[in-house]
Amino acid sequence: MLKLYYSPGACALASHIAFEEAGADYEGVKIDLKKGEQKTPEYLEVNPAGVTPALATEQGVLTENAVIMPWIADRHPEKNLVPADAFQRARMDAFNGWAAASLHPALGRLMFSRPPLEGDAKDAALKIVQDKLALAEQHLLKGPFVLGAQYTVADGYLSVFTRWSRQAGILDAGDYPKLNAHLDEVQARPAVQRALKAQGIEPVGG
Ligand SMILES: N[C@@H](CCC(=O)N[C@@H](CS)C(=O)NCC(=O)O)C(=O)O
Repeated sequence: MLKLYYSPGACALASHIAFEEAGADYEGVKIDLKKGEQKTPEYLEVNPAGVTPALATEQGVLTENAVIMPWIADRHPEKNLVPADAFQRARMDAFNGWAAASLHPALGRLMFSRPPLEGDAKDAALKIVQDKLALAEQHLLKGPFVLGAQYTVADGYLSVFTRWSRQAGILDAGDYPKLNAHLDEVQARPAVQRALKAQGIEPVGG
C-alpha cells in the first residue's frame, strides 16, 4: 500500500488533499516536525532530505509535492485532477513549480525562521510574500480555480499557502479577494475536509 508521510498542516497537506481527491488507497504516516521526527534515522532512510512529504510506492520513494500530486492524479484519470491538454498541463506544472520554488520559501522564511525574524528583516520578508500573493491574485489564479474552470491539484497546493497566510493574518480580504474566495471554495470540498480531518486540523476561517 502507498504510504504518505506528512506533518499536520505543513506543505504535505497538498499531497494529502490530492490523495483524497483521487480516492486513492493509501496509508498516512504522521511525522511530527516539532519533535524532530523528520531527522530520525528511520525517516532519513525514507527521505534523506529530512522533509515531508515523502511517498513510499511499490517502485521506491517519491518526494516533492509538485511531483507526488500529479503522479497520484495520473493514476486516477477519471477524477480529472490534471488537465488533459498538454499546454494546460504545462501551465499547471509551471504554477506548481512557482509555488514550490518561490511562494513556499518566501512564506517559510517569514513564518518559520528560528529565531523568528524581527524589525527590518521581518518587514522585508513580509514585503516579498505580499508581492508573491499579489502576483497570484492578479495573474496566476485565473479563477475560480488556478487554471480557470477545472479544479486541479494546483488548487490544493495553493490552498496550503493561503491557509498559512490566513493563519498569519496576512491574507487581507481587500488586497486578495480572489485568493480568499479560492481558499474558501477549496476548504469547502469534501475531499479537502477529509484530508484536514485525517491530519487532525480544521479549516481556517476568514
Ligand atoms: N519542496 C518540498 C518542500 C518540503 C519541505 O520543506 N517540507 C517542510 C514542511 S512544509 C519540512 O518537512 N520541513 C522540515 C525541516 O525542514 O526540518 C515539497 O514541496 O515537497
